[in-house]
Amino acid sequence: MAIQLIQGDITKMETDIIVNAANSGLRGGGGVDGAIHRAGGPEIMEECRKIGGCPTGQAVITTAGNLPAKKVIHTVGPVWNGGNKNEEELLQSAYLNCLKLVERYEYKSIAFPNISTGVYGFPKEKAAHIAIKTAKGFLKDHSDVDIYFVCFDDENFNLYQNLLRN
Ligand code: AR6
Repeated sequence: MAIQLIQGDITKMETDIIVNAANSGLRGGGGVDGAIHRAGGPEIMEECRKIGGCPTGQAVITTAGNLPAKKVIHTVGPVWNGGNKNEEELLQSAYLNCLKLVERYEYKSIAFPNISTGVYGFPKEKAAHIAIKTAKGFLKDHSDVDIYFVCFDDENFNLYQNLLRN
């Protein structure tokens, strides 16, 4: 199976796609979003402004500016609100809509950060289960695509390592 686990900074990834955990205004922010805009330069924000926004669970694609990746897909994960606000479905659809863009444009590699598990407060283990399940489902019909999970913090990295072992 073409799932790869990496610990580090997603802006360094040389995959076709890197995914940004954005907000619905595509306005930039802290965390991985801030890192991507800082490293990629102002062209990415110019395209985000033209697009204007992205609803939770959806995804849009822009240039990668100065980054080594070919394109950035910006997706908006849900804010964790206790678990009764459709958070799990919305996180799954964020992952899935990124993968649908990969399919549509025939990209061959994509790197995901741990969407929603920072400022948005989604429980990390639940989020990791959803991410891995969605990736495995996609790979059944797209065995030529490589999916990288790029974990920044030790907690997420250890969680993914354990879940991927089984
Ligand atoms: N590379 C990979 N992962 C990273 C990096 C990096 N350079 N930096 C942080 N992370 P967060 P969210 C991890 O808060 O929870 C922004 O302000 C981090 O350890 O970036 O979806 C947006 O504008 C965590 O595991 O995203 C939104 O307003 C993961 O990235 C809001 O935060 C996600 O944490 C989105 O919140």
